[in-house]
Amino acid sequence: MNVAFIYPPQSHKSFEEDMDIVSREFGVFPPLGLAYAAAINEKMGNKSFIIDANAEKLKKEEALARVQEFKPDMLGFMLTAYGFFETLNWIKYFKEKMALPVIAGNILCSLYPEIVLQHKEIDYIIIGPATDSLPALIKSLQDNTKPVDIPGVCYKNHGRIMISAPETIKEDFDRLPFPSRHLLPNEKYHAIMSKRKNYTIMVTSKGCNAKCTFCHIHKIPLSFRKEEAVISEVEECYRKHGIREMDIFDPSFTISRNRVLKICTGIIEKKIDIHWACRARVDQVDEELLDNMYKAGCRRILYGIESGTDENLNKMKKGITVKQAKKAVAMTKGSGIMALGFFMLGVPGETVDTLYRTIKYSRELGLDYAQYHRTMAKPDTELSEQVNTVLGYDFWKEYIKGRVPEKRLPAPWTQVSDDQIQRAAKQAYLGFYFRPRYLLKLLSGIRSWDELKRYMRSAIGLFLSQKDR
Ligand code: B12
Repeated sequence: MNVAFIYPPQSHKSFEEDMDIVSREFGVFPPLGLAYAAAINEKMGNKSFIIDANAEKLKKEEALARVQEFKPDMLGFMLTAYGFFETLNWIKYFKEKMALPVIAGNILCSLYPEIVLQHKEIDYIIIGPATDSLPALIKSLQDNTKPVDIPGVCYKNHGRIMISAPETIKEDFDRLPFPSRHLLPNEKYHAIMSKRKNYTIMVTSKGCNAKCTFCHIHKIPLSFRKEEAVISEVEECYRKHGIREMDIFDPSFTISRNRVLKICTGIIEKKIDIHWACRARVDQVDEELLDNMYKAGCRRILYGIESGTDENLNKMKKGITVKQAKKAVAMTKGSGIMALGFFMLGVPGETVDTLYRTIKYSRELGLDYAQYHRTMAKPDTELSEQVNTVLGYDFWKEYIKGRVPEKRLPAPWTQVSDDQIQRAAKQAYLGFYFRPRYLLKLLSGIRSWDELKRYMRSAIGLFLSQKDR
């Protein structure tokens, strides 16, 4: 069975936590979920094709022409709550033009399987990991049978929605193939801070051992790809796909210190000249670890610092302190790695005073980059339960049903208004990035015309943004 996986263009949504200009310029990233699904299909001996219309800036018609040329038997899409209607719009178009079965996977399918399948254009969905369920579904379609009782495979039978829960939602990285990066336009990807090409992203673990109220990832069981396999994937990126920079998107790459040390040793031993970034918790790094990471090519760590006050950090159950964050940033910089801080504005218990204390604190840490997010209720989080209570209905469910418009969500956990938060975010960016000393340092570190253009676009965008919704 030939499957074409399609990634439509992604646009900014009014319920997103970033400012429009920030999400536009943050980068162009590969659709990893589709590359995993493509790899699983290829492992069965089938052909996969990925069209990344987002990175290639393709219109529907152009994407369709390329997909038609591939002659698929089925079309695959990935669904998150945010871009749902954008993707649905593409699904409808492809369904109309090609009349092929449509399969969807990813987080939204696991959260709201019935609601997703109510949309008539979507024929099959996968809940949870696809390693076993996708081959079983494809086999049943090849055999012309209904995928009855396959764990994790949901479908419609004469209009009736058939839901089958997965055996586990834990990802088994030992059996999950590496994503099919040979099907991706690797030369098109970049992050605002990336300096080398080709660039890609990677995921080496799932789940998180923190319990933050704004995130749902701790509900996914922790699982890791083995050290040797991570090293092989990095090596494959380097030798086969010309990747010279990558961003590890694990919620906290340093959850297991020993694992990271082994991965670093492997990268050094195999002489893989790759620069990489990762996300880490400020309480999960130390000097020895950071030194090893630097030697293995780590050049940036993105820390979720979130707030400048311990009271607010406690309220969001972040499990870190302001002091720990300061120490982690200093250690990171001491090891030669650049530090980026993510900050959340309008957190539970936020007052105008704490809002500006967070912004001031963000400038005092000596960070190389800072990003300021508006706190918002993502699906299936403690914060979204609070929003649902205020609204009197489940926003995300109703949104996916198409019954409520895309809108800014209330933030009942703070008295600070949305307008105040927006203004503060803009001031925070301008205050952080337009300090003369910072600008000089930034400009002296720019390595390419491409990089300079990215920074100029962001800077101009920031200045021009009035009320950035
Ligand atoms: C890497 C990543 C990205 C990458 C790649 C996106 C992707 N999904 O491939 C980039 C940077 C592009 C990205 C973008 C966005 N992301 Co993101 N991302 C992640 C992250 C960190 C890891 C995902 C991952 O690759 N996991 C590893 C693989 C193995 O697991 P998996 O994704 O579940 O895939 C398995 C199955 O689900 C299945 N599968 C996945 N896709 C498909 C498709 C088909 C057809 C099939 C059959 C199966 C299948 O197969 C895989 C193997 O079992 C998660 C957080 C997390 N730790 O889970 C957030 C996360 C998924 N992202 C999130 C968000 C909000 C976004 C953005 C909206 C951000 C933004 N503001 O633009 C966009 C949306 C883009 C989109 N349309 O998907 C949220 C989703 C929230 C929600 N409930 O919808 C998460 C959960 C982060 C969070 N804390 O909230 N993201």
